Amino acid sequence: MNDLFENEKVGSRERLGNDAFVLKGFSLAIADDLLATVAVIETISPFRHMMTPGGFTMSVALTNCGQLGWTSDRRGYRYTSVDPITGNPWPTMPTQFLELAQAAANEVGFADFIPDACLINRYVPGTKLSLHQDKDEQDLGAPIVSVSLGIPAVFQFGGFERSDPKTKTPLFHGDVVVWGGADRLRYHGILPIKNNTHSTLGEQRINLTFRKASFSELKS
Ligand code: MD6
Ligand code: FE
Repeated sequence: MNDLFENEKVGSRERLGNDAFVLKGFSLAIADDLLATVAVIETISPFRHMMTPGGFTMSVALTNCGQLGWTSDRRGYRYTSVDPITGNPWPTMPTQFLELAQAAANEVGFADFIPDACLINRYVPGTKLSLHQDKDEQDLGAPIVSVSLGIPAVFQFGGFERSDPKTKTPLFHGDVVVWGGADRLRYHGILPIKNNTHSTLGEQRINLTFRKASFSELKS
């Protein structure tokens, strides 16, 4: 089905903006390993539905790995070094995750991307992610690398105002989106996921989003 059709595009890239690209199938070869690792991570820090500052429960379930993890509650959005559910540090970012994110960023010209946070989102049919900007990170000079696994999603990509026109791009198992530079603060979101079944993940989509959340060194 979709996967077979999309296989034709593996190895190609789609440009979403000046500094925003979809690398088709970039993580396909290691996708099974990535998913096995997510299964370990969730035994340490389980997926959970967080509350937005506005009091809504997010339809996306999420967890994190890395030195910092993205969290949300009634007090706002922020990065923490400790998982608020377990009281322990987030699971360490696996070397394989780090290397994938670095390789993808490097592929489109962002050399030396060293993420300190990996947000892991889990979607089931009907789950959506409303239009938002990623602006909780201190270093907006670093790109974001986003890995799609499992059933397909439609990625909405807009401008710098919520109401700006949006493009819609399908994302399939193995696709990697890299964006930064001039496009770093564009509004984006995921439309409600359609019913579908993936051969290894079943009725789920897992998204890994790598960020550099802190300033770790002085820039010259
Ligand atoms: C998702 N992704 O694909 C949600 N943000 O599940 C994001 O919110 C996102 O894919 C910044 C850059 C790329 C992304
Ligand atoms: Fe985002």
